[in-house]
Amino acid sequence: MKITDAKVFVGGPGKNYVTLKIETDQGVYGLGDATINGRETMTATYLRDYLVPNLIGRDPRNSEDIWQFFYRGAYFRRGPIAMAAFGAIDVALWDIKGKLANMPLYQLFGGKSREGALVYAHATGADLEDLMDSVAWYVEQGYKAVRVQCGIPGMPSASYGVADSKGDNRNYITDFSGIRPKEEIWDSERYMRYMPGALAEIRARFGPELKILHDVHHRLLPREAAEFAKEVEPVRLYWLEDPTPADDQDALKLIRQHSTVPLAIGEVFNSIWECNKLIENELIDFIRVPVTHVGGITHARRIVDLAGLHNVRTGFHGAPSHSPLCMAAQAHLNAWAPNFGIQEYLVLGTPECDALFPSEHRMDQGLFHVSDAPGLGVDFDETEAARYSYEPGSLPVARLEDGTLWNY
Ligand code: GCO
Ligand code: MG
Repeated sequence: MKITDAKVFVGGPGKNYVTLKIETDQGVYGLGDATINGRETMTATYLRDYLVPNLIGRDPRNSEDIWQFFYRGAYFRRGPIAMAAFGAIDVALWDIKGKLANMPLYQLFGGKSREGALVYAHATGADLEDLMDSVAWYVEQGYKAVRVQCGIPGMPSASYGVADSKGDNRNYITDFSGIRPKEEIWDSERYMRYMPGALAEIRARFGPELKILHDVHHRLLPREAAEFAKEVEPVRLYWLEDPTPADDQDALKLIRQHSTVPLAIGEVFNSIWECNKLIENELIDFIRVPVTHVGGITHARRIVDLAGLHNVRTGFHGAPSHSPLCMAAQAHLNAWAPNFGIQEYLVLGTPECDALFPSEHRMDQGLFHVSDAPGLGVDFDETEAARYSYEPGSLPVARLEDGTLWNY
């Protein structure tokens, strides 16, 4: 069996999805996602210019050897662009494997450990009242876990995770007015004065059962993060995400010394080498790597297994940063992983998105039910794809009030 061709598509409804389709001499094809927010043409170029020419003629069933060939063969290892491009190939090869076996992927991993996988939705509000309405809406829809982000009084611009327009919680991340980023102003002091009380009010309003998550989005210094984590302890968050940039991994020790709040980290990591010490030292509770950005299923499974040895659960990144193909790969891992925790989930299901990526994966009452179709269980409509092309866009950057560049 041989790979005969591989095509890369860039574009989608309100999003530059980078989609890889690997074709074989037996008519079976596989699909993978290489979307990387704000740098989409880079993964597409890496795939087209370097990886696809090296794929043609290989046996698609040897996914491990193909992974090692690209990873070791690149010599300059890792990095988000390379790992996302390898991830697209790897997921497409697993898709082919599942189709050949006539089994959904979760069966190849070891079968189902649960029926529905718990997800969390994004609630957002310009202010706390707005946010409460947004949380109430998700609770009414049956969600059991909600991430909460709101505007901070006195903050000169919107904070991370707050939608520009009410009701639209999909496009607050990428701004499609060009590749020059919007600049937001951030003030850690205002945030630290306001947010712990706001979280306490949300807990008081929605009671003890709701799982409440909050994303600091890498914005605090280690000492500030320790103070914040200590202060929010009584709220009993499900997790506190990215309290500091995890470049300085010792910062996590300081936070741990001061608080028992569960910590979730890793959405910007792209290999096991960025999280193995955090996991082995049990400095985090949830690992957030997105499957496609860590080189696909082959590498993600190594992280999941290592995490399982250290009581670290999964909480895969699932913002609108990834296509339904990445979400599907994660859904199969979520169905199987003995140390599954939760899945981030944004309502991607617009009619346009469903038409581009038809599937039978299903959300019901805050639980994600994986499809039983062979492989990933998501298709890709090339006729629909022809309607879209690359739209230049960018993530914002954050500055302090005096102009100092900060962590977005
Ligand atoms: C999350 C993330 C995202 C990122 C985005 C950047 O927790 O979902 O923080 O919202 O900001 O993926 O590309
Ligand atoms: Mg995050």
